[in-house]
Amino acid sequence: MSELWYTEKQTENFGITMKIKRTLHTEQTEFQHLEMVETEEFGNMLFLDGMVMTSEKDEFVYHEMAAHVPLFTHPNPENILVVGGGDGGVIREVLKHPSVKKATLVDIDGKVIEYSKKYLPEIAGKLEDPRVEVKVGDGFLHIAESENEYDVIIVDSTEPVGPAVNLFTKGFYAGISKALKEDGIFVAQSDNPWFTPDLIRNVQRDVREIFPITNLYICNIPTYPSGMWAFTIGSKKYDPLQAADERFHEIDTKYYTKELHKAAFVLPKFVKDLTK
Ligand code: PUT
Repeated sequence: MSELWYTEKQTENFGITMKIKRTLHTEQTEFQHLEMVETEEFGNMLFLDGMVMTSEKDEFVYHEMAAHVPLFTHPNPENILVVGGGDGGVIREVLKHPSVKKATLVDIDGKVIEYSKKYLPEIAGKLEDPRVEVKVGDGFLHIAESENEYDVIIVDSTEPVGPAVNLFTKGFYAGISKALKEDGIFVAQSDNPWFTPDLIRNVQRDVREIFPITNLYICNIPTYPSGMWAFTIGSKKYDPLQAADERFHEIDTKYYTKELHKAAFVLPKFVKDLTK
């Protein structure tokens, strides 16, 4: 019997390949090509435009690190916005913080939400929580229309191609600053230092011009390009490195700990150099 393998071409010359059991769903949505596949090694996986978005086996790393670093930095995160993130993983982690009263998710592609609920229930299961408002719409416009509203904004976008391209611009970060309260914090997924160093350097530069406290942290995600994934954090008041210990309270995690919160900001030199 023939075997089926799926390759994400991560650069012009390099890719990651996995053996798949079966294709669960495939569709050209209004915005992107969506594929749900069941893999031998990483469980069900979501691909958009041929790029890995999440897998059942390693999703916890990305979702915990996107949510808990900013939410443990802020002393009282009540009103949270997630831009993108239609699989629901970041929302699930955000809701583990008892201070959170409301979490709004704005994803441009309703099909991502629909098929994540169907094929990634462990990830998307909290999208039905009463504290959550799900909006299908343009995150860029939502930010542009918001003012002094959110304690924490998390940008869980795709790579900067297709619908996400304007989520990597200085204008967007300025909008985020306006949408945040006076002591607000934001985090954005920032791709990886091995294959997209210029992207990280540019995002760091742009965010630094807007937020008084700017930093970069990393984590290890086997199914993402290079395995090393970066997040940019911009904060108006609270330093993520000073906050972790005093604000920490026990929550159920598999990757994030208060020690790891600080360790994630200890960068290899070639990565640190991208933040200057
Ligand atoms: N391929 C990584 C995508 C980032 C998750 N939104």
